[in-house]
Amino acid sequence: MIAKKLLLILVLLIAPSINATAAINITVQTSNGADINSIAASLGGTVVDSMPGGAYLLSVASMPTGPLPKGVESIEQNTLLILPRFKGAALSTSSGSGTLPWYANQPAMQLVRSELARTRSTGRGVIIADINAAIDVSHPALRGHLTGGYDFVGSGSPRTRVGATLDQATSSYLDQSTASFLDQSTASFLDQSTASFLDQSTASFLDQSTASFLDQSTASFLDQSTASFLDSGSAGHGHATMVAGIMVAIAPDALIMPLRAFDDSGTGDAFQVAKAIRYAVRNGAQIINLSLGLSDQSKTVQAAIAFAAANNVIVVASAGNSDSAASQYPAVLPGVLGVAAADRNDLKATFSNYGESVFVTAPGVNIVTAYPGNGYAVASGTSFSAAFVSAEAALIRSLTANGVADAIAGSSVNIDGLNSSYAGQLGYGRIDLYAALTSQFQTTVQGPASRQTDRYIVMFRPGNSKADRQATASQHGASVRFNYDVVDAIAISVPSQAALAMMRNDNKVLEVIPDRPVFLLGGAGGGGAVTTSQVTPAGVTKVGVPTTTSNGAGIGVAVVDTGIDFKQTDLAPATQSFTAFGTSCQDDNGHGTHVAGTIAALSNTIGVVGVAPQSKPYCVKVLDSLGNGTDSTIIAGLDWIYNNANLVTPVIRVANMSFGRIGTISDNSAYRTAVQRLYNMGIVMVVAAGNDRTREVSQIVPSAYPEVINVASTSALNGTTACKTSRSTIAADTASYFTTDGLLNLTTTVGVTVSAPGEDKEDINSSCAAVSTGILSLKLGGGTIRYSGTSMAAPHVAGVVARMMQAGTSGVENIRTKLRSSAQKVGTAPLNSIITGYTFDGEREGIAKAP
Ligand SMILES: [Ca+2]
Ligand SMILES: [Ca+2]
Repeated sequence: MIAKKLLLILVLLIAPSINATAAINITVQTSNGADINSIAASLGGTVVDSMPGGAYLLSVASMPTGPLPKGVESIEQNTLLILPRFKGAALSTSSGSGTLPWYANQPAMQLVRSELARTRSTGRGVIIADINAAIDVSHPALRGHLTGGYDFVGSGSPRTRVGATLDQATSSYLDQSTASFLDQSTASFLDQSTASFLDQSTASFLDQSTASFLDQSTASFLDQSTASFLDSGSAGHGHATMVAGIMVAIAPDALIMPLRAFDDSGTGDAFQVAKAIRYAVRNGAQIINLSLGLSDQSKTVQAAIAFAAANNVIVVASAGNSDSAASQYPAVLPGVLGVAAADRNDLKATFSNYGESVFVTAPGVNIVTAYPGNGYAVASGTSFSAAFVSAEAALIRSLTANGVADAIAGSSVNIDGLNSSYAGQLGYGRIDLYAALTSQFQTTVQGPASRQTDRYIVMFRPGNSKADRQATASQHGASVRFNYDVVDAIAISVPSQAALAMMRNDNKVLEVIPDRPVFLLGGAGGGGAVTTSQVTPAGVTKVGVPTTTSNGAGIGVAVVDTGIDFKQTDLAPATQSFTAFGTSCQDDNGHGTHVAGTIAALSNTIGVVGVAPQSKPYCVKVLDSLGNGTDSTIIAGLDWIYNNANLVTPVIRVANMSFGRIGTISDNSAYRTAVQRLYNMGIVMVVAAGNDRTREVSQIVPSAYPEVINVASTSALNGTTACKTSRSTIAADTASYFTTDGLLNLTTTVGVTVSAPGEDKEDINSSCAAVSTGILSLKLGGGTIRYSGTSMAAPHVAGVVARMMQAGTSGVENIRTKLRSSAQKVGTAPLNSIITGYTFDGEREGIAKAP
């Protein structure tokens, strides 16, 4: 059992004492070309340090008062920083290292599906800068995983930190050897039971892992020259080694750039951290890990983080270990992914901060990792949670340069239900590394890493007019992005967390909701096509080719998407209706044009013919050229439909929504309310079920809403095979390899209503893998192209619904019933896939059929 190991409990607390002295250090931000020497003279100070970007550290007698000297943009006192407290236990184990540390599959890493994630990405080609204290570069778990770093503490002329001295007594453990560190803790070990410290899963993991541990030594690359500074004299300091040990286990092919900005006492300052951030950006880091907290806001650090963001560098920071909702810097800053800690059961760690500083939550309790002196330790703290997210960012960044933060957010698991006291305060939820790397996020997340921390949706109490809402926002310094009619809400951006807090505390305000990113649910599948005459796509044939009496005539269909290509002759009847971006509804992505073509491409001599060629497409642009949008842009599109559906000719009776995000039925009451209002108007919202077969529609928004018609994807045609070991093929009407599904609950009406083609077919190639041939439809810029996805299945049903309405059926539930009663192959289709991982959801709801 665990007791046979030497387990040493210790609690590391770092607390500096500040002694008042005569001089202080200030950071002076100069404007371009300013002479720092004359500025220093005018302030009566001396220059201590400098960094690129025109920031200087000056020692002065007292904080300057009065007007700023010429050439100075701002002055702030240099903030003293200390590394966060953490709790840990040293493990005495004779462990060496393989390429992957022995603790890589510990329970916390199983929880976030780290092993599965490594089948998709190992972080190759990505550099994670870790701004921390000294690291044990010779640790076997870190060998071969480090790249050249920099020592901001020991390099150059050491500057004296004037204005604060450190009480050596509280930090003495850092100066001691690992041996004495362990000796000291023996006493506390005897006083505590190991069982109470470790959760059962960690304890049993340790018991198994060390027994079967293989002593593999690897002759790995290590640049000793750049690393030599790191192992000088502070082997006892564990923080940096422990953080790096986690990142190595999750992203073994990423390289860690150790940047030492904290001395052996665990103390640094804002100027050093800012300098290290800028160094990381200039030296090629794509991710910066900040397992640290500032006691106060620092413009110098904020400017460095903005510099990182402007260079597409992801910055991750720990949310802090004070069990507090107070803002923690830098985690709370725009452009920083703040990370809270949770335990093995997804319960918020008792010590973890929560609230606005939190972007996501990650394991941070009883984490096994490397410890200086070839040792290992079990530790708890948000420092370690941040390391998980930095490593996750590296896995994604290895595959795609953009959209990293969105992928992390969109794939996280909402854990509010398990943490009701902290609902809405644990960010997007607990990370899931494998989900972050699934094809849905890989292929559709292309936009800039747009964590729009300043964007929120604000629900007002009923009775507050649009003018009231506008005035409330102005009063608190928020700017209004959308002011809705469909729901008593506005979408805002806030200049600061203080402004957000004022909005939240205003008694007119009911709720403040994060403005979450939304993803398209379809993309290129099987290339394009050039045709000289009109083609009837296989999916249109499957659901029923239009006739002279069944063609959607007189029915308006809102295409809520990336826009419509108005140069496409096949979509000539389309009108510019609404755009959440700029002034034009012109498609600049291609997704919306493809969807619109499946619904309504004219029956003529060119391109394709849609399911309902006489229906009228209305262009409602809620996603930008990269397919990026948020809940607020979606609601803005629904708001336009709400206001205009009955004013236009023909009236809008159907809306196609081929997008989604991970979420729940209750995570955005404004979005849900807007959908309910449209439902009550009799507008049929046809929604793509989702492209993640590991999820249910109940885990995707808006699919989780009972008001919508969810459409899962099937293949339209029989596939072929080139596989030599099996001659089986994938038949028409088989569940697509990517489709999300979910049994329709007839009471709640949550679930998949019907299936429809989201791809032409799935062939099996010579490697015996399935290859999708997409749905043929219209291409942005002219001609046709094939796309696959549930995005393509939904518009087939939107066209079918238009034809049902043309034939006299109205009311959303009447349509739902009709779609199900008239479906083809009910009880037979979707067929189980013979090759992919589709698991039957309990109902074969059939393939949609037009009247
Ligand atoms: Ca046509
Ligand atoms: Ca089903």
